[in-house]
Amino acid sequence: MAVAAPVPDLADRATDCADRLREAGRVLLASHIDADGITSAAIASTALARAGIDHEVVFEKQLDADSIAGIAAREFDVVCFTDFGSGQLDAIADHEERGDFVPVIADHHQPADRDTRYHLNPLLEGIDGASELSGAGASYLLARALEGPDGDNRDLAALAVVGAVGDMQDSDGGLVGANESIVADGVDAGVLEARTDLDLYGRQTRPLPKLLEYASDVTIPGISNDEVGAISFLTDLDVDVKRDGEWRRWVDLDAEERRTLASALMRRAVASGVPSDRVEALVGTSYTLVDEEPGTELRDVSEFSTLLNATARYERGDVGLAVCLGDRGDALAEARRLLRTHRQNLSEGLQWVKTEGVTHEEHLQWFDAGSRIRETIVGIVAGMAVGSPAVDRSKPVIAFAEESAEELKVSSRGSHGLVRRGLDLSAVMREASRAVGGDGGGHDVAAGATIPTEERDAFLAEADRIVGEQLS
Ligand SMILES: [Mn+2]
Repeated sequence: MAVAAPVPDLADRATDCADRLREAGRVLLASHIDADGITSAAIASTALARAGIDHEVVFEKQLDADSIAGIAAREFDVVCFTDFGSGQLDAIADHEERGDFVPVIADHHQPADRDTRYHLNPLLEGIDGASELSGAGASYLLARALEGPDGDNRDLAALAVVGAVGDMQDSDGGLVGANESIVADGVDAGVLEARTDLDLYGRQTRPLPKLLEYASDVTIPGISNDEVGAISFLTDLDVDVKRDGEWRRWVDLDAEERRTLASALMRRAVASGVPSDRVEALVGTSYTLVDEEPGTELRDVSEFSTLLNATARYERGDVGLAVCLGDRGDALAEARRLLRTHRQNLSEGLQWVKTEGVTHEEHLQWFDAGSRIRETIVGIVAGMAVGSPAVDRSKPVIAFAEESAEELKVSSRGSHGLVRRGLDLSAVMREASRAVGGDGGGHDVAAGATIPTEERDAFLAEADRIVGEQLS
């Protein structure tokens, strides 16, 4: 029996969407405000501009009935939604029926019950939208379908990879599935390089001791979260870790020096009792944007996506978009300033948690930051707390922050060790929030929810019970 390859079907959908966009006089491009959404917008906007299609870009933090009505009020004939739209098709289809606009959707999230004609989503073709294609990847397929006779859009694969990594689709050490074909396009087009490398954040910009000290994915006793330990590990190596009195960065090392450092780090991890799957996680595929200047955050895909997320968290999607579109002047300076502010806020947030401490329940620990920590970063602070001596590593952390007058944002973080023992925070967040009239979900090691403010204690009791069951 012949089985049709899934990607050609996606390409057909992309062609359909592209044809409709070409017919439109003007297009409103609406995108989600995060790294994946910003790169989605940059890819679609570039492709529309190259195809000579007049358009404007708008970002939304959340696509709901109100924001969709706001979009309809802009009176564009065609609205292209990227990195969201599928999940909101119930509301979008109402507007479509009323003739408010024709939606064209490039998304990778779970579609709602209703469908629409111009709908590009990997889940509709049996491709996993969580790990094989991101919003930026869907937008990239759309961009390829928009290509004219004057040149192809394969250079946009670089941004598609930034988006996929921004959505953590490389969490198993590299990109897979449809994402891998996009990587291949970027390599062919000469804009991207993929290689096996030490998988720590900050290879381009962090001085070596900070690279090791701040590495949070894999915890190595005596090095992670340990400035003195990281420095003594480095100075014991047979590698010149300083040049002219300054710490070198990973990007400054040659291949031999990198091998020496990486293998010493892995030996140290093994000797410190780090489980073998975590030791393996120290190595992964790194993606480099070869046209960007070495030693800048734009050169490394994961640092680039962090920079974009910083603009998004402070509602400056316009700044992130300008950087993606090539602005290396004011927009890049502003993005870097936002990233510095962001790191400052994280460190103040973590300090606040350390000072105030956490409250222990039987199976979990929690803190309520109120308005002291922005709801957009409280999850990251909770994750940093998990790796710090401020909390008990044998229990997950649940963090609350004010989302609005009526709602609390809940973020939860666990450890890989707890996940191995059965912890699934995605289920905890979903079930406990639904039990109190909220909603949530995510990943086993990190998940979130939104709940009515007055339900905090009821939510905690339910979450504590579920975690207890999972870990028993
Ligand atoms: Mn996304």
